[in-house]
Amino acid sequence: MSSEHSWDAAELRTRFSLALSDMYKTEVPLYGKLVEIVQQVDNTVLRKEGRDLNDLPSRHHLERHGAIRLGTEHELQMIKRLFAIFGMYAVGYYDLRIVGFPLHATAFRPITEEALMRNPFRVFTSVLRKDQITASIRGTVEAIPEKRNLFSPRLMEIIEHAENGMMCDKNADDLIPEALKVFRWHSRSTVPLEDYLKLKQEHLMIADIICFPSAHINHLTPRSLDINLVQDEMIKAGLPAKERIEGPPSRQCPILLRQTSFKALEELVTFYNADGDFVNGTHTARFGEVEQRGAAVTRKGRKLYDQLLAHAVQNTAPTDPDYPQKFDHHLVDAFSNYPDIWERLRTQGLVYMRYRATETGKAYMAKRPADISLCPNIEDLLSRGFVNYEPITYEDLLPLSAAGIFRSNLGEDSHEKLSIQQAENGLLELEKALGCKPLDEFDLYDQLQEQSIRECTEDLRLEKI
Ligand code: OOG
Ligand code: NI
Repeated sequence: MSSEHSWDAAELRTRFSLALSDMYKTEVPLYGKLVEIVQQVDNTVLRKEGRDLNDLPSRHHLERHGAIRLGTEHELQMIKRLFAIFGMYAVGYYDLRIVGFPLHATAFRPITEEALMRNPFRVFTSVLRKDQITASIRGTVEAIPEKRNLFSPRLMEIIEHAENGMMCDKNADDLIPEALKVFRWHSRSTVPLEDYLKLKQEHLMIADIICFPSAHINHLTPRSLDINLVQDEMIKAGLPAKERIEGPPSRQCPILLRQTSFKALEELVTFYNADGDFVNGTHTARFGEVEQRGAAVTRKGRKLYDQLLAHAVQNTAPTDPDYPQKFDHHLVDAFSNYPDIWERLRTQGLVYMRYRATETGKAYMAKRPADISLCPNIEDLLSRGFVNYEPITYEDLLPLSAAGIFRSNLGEDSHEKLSIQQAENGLLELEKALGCKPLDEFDLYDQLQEQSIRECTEDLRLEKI
């Protein structure tokens, strides 16, 4: 075996996400088409601003999020161990009961500023809640995934070795193809057609999770600079686009996340029948999605977002034939109450900011007579031009948007009224399944903001800000 060494998680994460993207392009050619549209749109946007793709941070080109759905606690724990090698940790809790799905989720993603800058790859990972399933089919739902193993013996070996802190070149090379096996699509179901249909009748997601031998990735989402343009281009190119963009309306100061998707494809699947013969059927699970990311909002900012969104939901009749347009109209209306100037968003404590010492500030402080001791606050430093700021990017997902995306992929009308109530005991259950508490996204953004202030303190040679 070649020599052992510790490894660069970000480098492996990039190798993995690129390999996954190549695989998904061959599996779902429309994904490749969508990536091309995004690149063209981004080029157009940049050209208009007199910039080009090289002017964007390198993470933008790599940036993807994917999603998988798992059947058991064991699978979730194993996925956690696999993603840890790539420097991805469980962040946040998403309860999909808001759309009546027997699922809840977390997102595995990098958490430090450096790791996010290298490659912010994230995977929305949902897991089946057996307590939310009709008792009569619970036995089937429990028995089938017990028999499958998503993780090859070689992958297990690499994971265990890595957990002892070690990785040799051979393991690093084998890790990617072995990990891809977990996420690959299989067009042959592991269950009889009759069982598939029974599970699908309860919920398409249950059939999707239980009836296949892998945890197939169901979409891989590039980030775009202008999602409105992407939506137009998708429609022009004849892609089966979702009716409306999820998330906040278009704004001067983008916040959180806006997303659109094309609907899931109907794919041929081979099942077997009671006699053990093969029979043909179809399944819809995999789709394409695009996102545009904005600023991470604080707890207060999120509360306001949730309130305004709920307002728009309440004000739109679910049965209105023009629901998508009406809803968007109410959304724009409601969000006129969300400040749309960065300085206002900052001073009202709605958005997280990354502060940086300016060259002027550094030069002034370097020349400052030693006997003058300064203990300014961040506002003093901003007003003197010694510090500037930019919004911190939102790195997570949104439960109501996820719900809209999930639902449009069921072929259901995307405008059924959402119940915004959260399940009380869901988080505890997810923690039990995961074997740890998912990290709190707000704590992470708080830390990034504080760390940036500490850096300003050092760069300006101050004792304290
Ligand atoms: C996940 C849907 C949620 C998002 O971007 O909010 C999601 C799924 O369909 O499994 O990916
Ligand atoms: Ni998504």
